[in-house]
Amino acid sequence: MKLKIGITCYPTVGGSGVVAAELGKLLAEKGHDIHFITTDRPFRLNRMYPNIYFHQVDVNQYSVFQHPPYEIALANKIAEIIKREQLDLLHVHYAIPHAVCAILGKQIARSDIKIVTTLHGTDITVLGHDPSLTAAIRFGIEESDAVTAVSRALIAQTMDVIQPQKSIQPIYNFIDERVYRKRPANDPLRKELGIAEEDKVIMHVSNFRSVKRVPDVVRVFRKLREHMPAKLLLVGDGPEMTIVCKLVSEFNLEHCVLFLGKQDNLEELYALSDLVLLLSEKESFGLVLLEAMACGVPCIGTNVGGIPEVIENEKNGFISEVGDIESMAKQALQLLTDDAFYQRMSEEALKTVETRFHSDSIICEYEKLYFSLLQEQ
Ligand code: GMT
Repeated sequence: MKLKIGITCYPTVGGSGVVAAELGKLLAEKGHDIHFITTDRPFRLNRMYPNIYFHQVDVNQYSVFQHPPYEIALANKIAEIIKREQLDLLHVHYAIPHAVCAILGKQIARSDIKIVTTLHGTDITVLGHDPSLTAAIRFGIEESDAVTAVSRALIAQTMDVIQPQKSIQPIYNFIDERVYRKRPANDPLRKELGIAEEDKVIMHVSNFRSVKRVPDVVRVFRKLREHMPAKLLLVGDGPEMTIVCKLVSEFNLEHCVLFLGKQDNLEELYALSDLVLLLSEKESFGLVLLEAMACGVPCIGTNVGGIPEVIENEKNGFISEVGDIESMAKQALQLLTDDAFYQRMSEEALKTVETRFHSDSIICEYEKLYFSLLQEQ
């Protein structure tokens, strides 16, 4: 049975937007009709799909209102699309604002449509601690027909911080294996970036928010550089960029740190890389870990949130405590100086993505959930 599914997410660059867009794409490839109800076209939808539709939410600024009414405009658009497209189901990403908007949209449409909400992290680990938002987050969770979270750690945190009367199902993130796969390094690109043959390449990708602890990435890299020629690729941009740039110049590392800004074709950069660092203090999953591992690149991550559900310490990568630069540098050194060990870790990383996070099985889990809700009706 083919479904008509409405998807709402923040369509901009960021893990939740990527996962929502990829989910829509793969569901469409299985024949479902997908209706994105978002402010912009999700950025990963870069080709024409006959059964993917984009309904733009326009948010106007009125001089009498202090803030643009995004949530109301979204709920209004959701109501319109539920009725006009005869949707079977809504799948929204984030408890606030999107689950709450979906509930309001459903009421405006006077519909009994089922709502699935996926929690990605920031709505719980950051906003969940703001008492002015807790009740709304709990409402969004409890009034959804089904709630999923991208890791078991996020479920535990949600239960702890929000205490909803609702069971939450873990459904892990996934990547498109056709894009993220082991491929030969692009030598001309390596040259263009000024990476010498003997250089080891370390990479970090994030939105440079303080939770990502990008300065720790630079500190680990500085220690590693004492032992081997290496380049650090910093991909992304965000509020901590100025601090990171300052630290790089303070350590006299300008000649070996490449600030690449926001990039679309990360797979080409993973293909050049030997190691990925994700040293966050909060991380409900860490999609970049999966992307890197699918390209055969081992990772070092911190012992927080969902990271240890992706990285098995000393098997497919390394886990360190937040801020433990010494241990991270030691792990990186061990990995990058022992070829046989590196090879084993790289193969385990590939195997992990194939066996535990394969898109086929994750998409099936979502479909199973959708059909089980629709059977309840
Ligand atoms: O990491 C971010 O700051 C972006 C954020 C988002 O909403 O896109 O990412 C969250 O969702 C991703 C997809 O599920 C997860 O891989 C990230 O771990 C999670 N970020 C945090 O928990 C900080």
